[in-house]
Amino acid sequence: MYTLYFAPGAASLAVHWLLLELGAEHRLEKVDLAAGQQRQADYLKLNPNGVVPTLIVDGAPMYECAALLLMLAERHPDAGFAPAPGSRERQLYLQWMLHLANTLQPAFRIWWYPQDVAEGAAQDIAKSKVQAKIEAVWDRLSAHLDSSGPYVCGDAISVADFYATMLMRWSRNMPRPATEWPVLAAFAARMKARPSFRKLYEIEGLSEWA
Ligand SMILES: N[C@@H](CCC(=O)N[C@@H](CS)C(=O)NCC(=O)O)C(=O)O
Repeated sequence: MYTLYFAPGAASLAVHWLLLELGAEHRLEKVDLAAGQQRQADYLKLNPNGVVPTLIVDGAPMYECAALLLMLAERHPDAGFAPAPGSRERQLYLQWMLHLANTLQPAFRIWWYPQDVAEGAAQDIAKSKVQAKIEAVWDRLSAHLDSSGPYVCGDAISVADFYATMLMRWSRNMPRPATEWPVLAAFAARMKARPSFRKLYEIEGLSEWA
């Protein structure tokens, strides 16, 4: 039994989606980000970074969305969401999981929270810089899926696809959403057609980018 501390649509979404896909028994604890619940002492004991997601695994809290996805894929090998070690697919899996986690997600963090890195008018400059970085990832991901898809690791779906879809969703109100890249739009449509996506939306109460 897992417990997921989440906020609708936030970096917890891919973890929640994966728990649903895996049919893994879990309990949800909603964190009210607007009210600052993530910075309260009892939550900081679970996640000292003051962010969601946090997942309680065998009684112990664990954080970082990408790490949680990798860990869940390992704990539920029958689902086949992580390519076999040593395979070419595994190389792609590691490359893209790390690229999404190290390059794309931090850029989004600055897009949503420019006050983390800049003040006043400099926040707009920071946002335009990371917008370019985000769009460059869409260029790369689109070219990769076009040549080596339909999924990030080729023929079989992996947790990298759930992660990429969550991040694409975050661009929906940006000047150039990921779905402006036709290959990415087709990929998103494929991922959103999964019954688990509808269930996820119902539970989290989401409607945008349905
Ligand atoms: N690197 C972290 C980032 C998580 C993160 O930035 N979460 C955001 C929501 S998408 C959050 O909790 N924001 C609240 C805040 O910063 O106060 C992860 O991947 O888990």
